[in-house]
Amino acid sequence: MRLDSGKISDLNKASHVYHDQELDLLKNKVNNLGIDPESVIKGLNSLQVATPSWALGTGGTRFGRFPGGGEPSNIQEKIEDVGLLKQLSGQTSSISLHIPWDIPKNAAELKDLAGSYGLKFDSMNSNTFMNDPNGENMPKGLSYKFGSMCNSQEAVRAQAVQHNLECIEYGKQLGSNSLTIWLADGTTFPGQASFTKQFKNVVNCLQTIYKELPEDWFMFTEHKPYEPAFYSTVNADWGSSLLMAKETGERCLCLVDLGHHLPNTNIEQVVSRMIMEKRLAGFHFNDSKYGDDDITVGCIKPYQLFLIFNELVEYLNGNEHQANDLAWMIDASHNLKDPLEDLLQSFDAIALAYAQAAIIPRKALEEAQYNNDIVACQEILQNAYRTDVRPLVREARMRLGGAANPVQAYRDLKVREELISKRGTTTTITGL
Ligand SMILES: [Mn+2]
Repeated sequence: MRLDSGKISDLNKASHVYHDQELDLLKNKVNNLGIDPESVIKGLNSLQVATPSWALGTGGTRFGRFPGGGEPSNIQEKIEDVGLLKQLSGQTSSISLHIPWDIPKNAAELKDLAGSYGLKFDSMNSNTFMNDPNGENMPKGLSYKFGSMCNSQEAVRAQAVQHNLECIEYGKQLGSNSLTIWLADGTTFPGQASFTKQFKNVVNCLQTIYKELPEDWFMFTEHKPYEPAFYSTVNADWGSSLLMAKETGERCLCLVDLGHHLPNTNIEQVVSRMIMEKRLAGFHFNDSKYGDDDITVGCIKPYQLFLIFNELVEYLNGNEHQANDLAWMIDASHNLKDPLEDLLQSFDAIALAYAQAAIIPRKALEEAQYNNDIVACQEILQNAYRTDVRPLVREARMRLGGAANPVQAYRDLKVREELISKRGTTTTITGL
């Protein structure tokens, strides 16, 4: 299914009759802050966020799952859905696969299909947090029940390494250039294993995988303080992640998943530290109230998201780095919303936070910081945060052929209804 671009532009004209005036007004405001609004639009359009294959279906909790119908049941349909998101938002142009949920049986064909939607393959995600449900890729007698790379049993560790090497092979065929390793490894009860041994086992495995990493590839570690291990995780926090990356190699970088921090962690400061150490891989965007709740980006803590982008914009402005040097991905999958609407809201929240951070007058802020004028510092930050930057975000999206209001366009064009009529009401996405 592909959307008629003429219909999207008709909807844009009908739904935003005052867009030009609103944009002019905002451009004047931004100009007065000493910032070129065109540079903000350019920045917005270079910020392409990958869609993970597992976010395209309704997620679930251990209490149940309530799929809404029309979900993709194979990789081809997942690619089709990301194609729809790209048409509506202009903000996503790649899909991130999870192995073994999305094993590409014919990589060349998939690459062509993705290309026909203007999509590429983002990072390959390995999965050693569960045994292969089909058992095809897991030798008999081995299990990740007590961890994968941290496991006391050498055969299990070797299997985890082997699985990651297979992910690299699939990724090479698809044109990906990074491997994301999220480990569920840890302990649930005190005394269950030695912290030191587990850590060393993991680093040894990472080093073995790293040796096989193609020269133009990156490897990403991702920390998480708890779940599914409830007493300790091997990669528990940004310090452990950084240590792991440093012991593994130069092209091993650290991902920051917004949901993977203990309550009240200053995530923007974590980002700053990672940037300082040149180890920031990028982001897994989501939002949470309590823990790893995987809910829509910006729905609970939009100010935190803005403060994170404040660090990022400083980084992106300050040197030769470009937005596409970082891996940007949504990592969320919850139980209630239409997953495509949820992703459209997430892209929008990311774009808004970027634009708000991009209109912070940096020199004025630095001057206020130098003078210890903390009142002025707050005024400057919050003036940017409280500016309605939606006209700039709309404009950026429309220049890429997207919808002024993607969620509304999705509803007006009856995308979900059409997907249900094609795929049925009972399809189930793989992996959830
Ligand atoms: Mn993640």
